[in-house]
Amino acid sequence: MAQDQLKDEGVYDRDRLERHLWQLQRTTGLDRRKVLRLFASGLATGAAAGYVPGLMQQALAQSSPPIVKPTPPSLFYILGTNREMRWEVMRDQDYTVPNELFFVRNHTVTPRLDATAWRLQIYGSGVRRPISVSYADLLAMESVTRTRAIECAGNARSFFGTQQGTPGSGTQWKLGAIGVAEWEGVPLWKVLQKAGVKDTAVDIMPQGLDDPVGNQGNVRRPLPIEKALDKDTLLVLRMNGEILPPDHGYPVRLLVPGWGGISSIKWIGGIEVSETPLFSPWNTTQYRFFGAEYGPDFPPVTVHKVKSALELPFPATLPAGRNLLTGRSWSGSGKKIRQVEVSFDGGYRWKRASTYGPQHEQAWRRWSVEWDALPGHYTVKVRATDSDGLSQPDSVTFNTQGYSFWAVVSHPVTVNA
Ligand SMILES: Nc1nc2c(c(=O)[nH]1)N[C@H]1C(S)=C(S)[C@@H](COP(=O)(O)O)O[C@H]1N2
Ligand SMILES: [Mo]
Repeated sequence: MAQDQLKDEGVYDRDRLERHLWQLQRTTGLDRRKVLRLFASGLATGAAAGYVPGLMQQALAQSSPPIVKPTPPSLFYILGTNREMRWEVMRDQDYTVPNELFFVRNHTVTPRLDATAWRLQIYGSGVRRPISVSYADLLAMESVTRTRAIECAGNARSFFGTQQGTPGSGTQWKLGAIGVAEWEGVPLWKVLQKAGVKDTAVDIMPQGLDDPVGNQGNVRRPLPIEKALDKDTLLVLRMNGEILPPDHGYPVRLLVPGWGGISSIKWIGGIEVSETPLFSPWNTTQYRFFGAEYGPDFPPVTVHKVKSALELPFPATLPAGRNLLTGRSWSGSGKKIRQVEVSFDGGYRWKRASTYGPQHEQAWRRWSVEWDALPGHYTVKVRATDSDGLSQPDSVTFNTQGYSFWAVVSHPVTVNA
């Protein structure tokens, strides 16, 4: 009986298993019996890497659009293989971004993977014994939940061009390449420990199972061992209470809080642990600050600075009279937000916004501010200060790839009579 086999594999929390199977049914469209059989057969055969049970394969191969979930232009900006969240949709939402509304950043296309055949290989000079971890292995381990942001390092890149006159190369995001979710998973350090991670390890290289990017190979981005062993760095299995959706890394992704989104590798399949520094295109020719004003070693993109967004269309139109503007501010380095100010006159006078609701670390803080508006054209500006005292500046130093635009954004607003 499949459930007994699952138990033998160490999955003994019945409720959690039930919930999981039910959601697998919804994800795959298969009936319960088939899901159970496939799930169990994959586990029972200890499926070798690459082995995909036939039925599941059929179910998953039916169609492979670049992005699986619906992303209508009313909810997202369509930017090539990526989808940017429209900030106005957050006005009616709670603290977290629902999975349906979460931005998608894909280097290629969302792969359809089968959790029963999935393996995470951990290997390299930095571990005493290479191990192969299954989905059931992770399910059987104690999980934790963390409410954290994932934000693309290129978020707000378009403002290098529109506000500073020097466009950076890459996807021209406004402020919607960020989302906050409740991530549930197993701390990475616990899994690395099983492989006997050495004191002499310096870097890890997590790799994605999505298609290779041109001739650069699979998406992979080195991470210093200290950040890899941070208690909040997780191997994520669930997002906002649901099984991780295909577009966000199913079956397993990394969560690296506070760092550029590239570090949070989706569809993770391997982790090299090394006693010598590791390199890939994602920490050499990309995700570094290139530009005349940076030193000769062009620092790598790591921790996010402080940013803010209004929950309004870009540009926005409002009625004259009293408006309650809402928005959110966040910081990777300062972790929390201390203060938010808003200016309606181009940055001459600033009014304190009222913050409200929860403040998770390395996620965002919600705020609102009243504006008694006369008809006309405005640029509304928001400036946040984080718990380290770091405030959003009026402009930031240019880098050719347009990372980390954290200056105050001028939000165009027309107030109608
Ligand atoms: N395997 C893999 N992991 C990946 C990516 C990718 O294309 N492939 N994109 C990265 C980038 S650049 C970002 S910003 C985040 C986006 O996560 P999301 O699509 O779940 O919002 O995933 C990161 N992890
Ligand atoms: Mo990104």
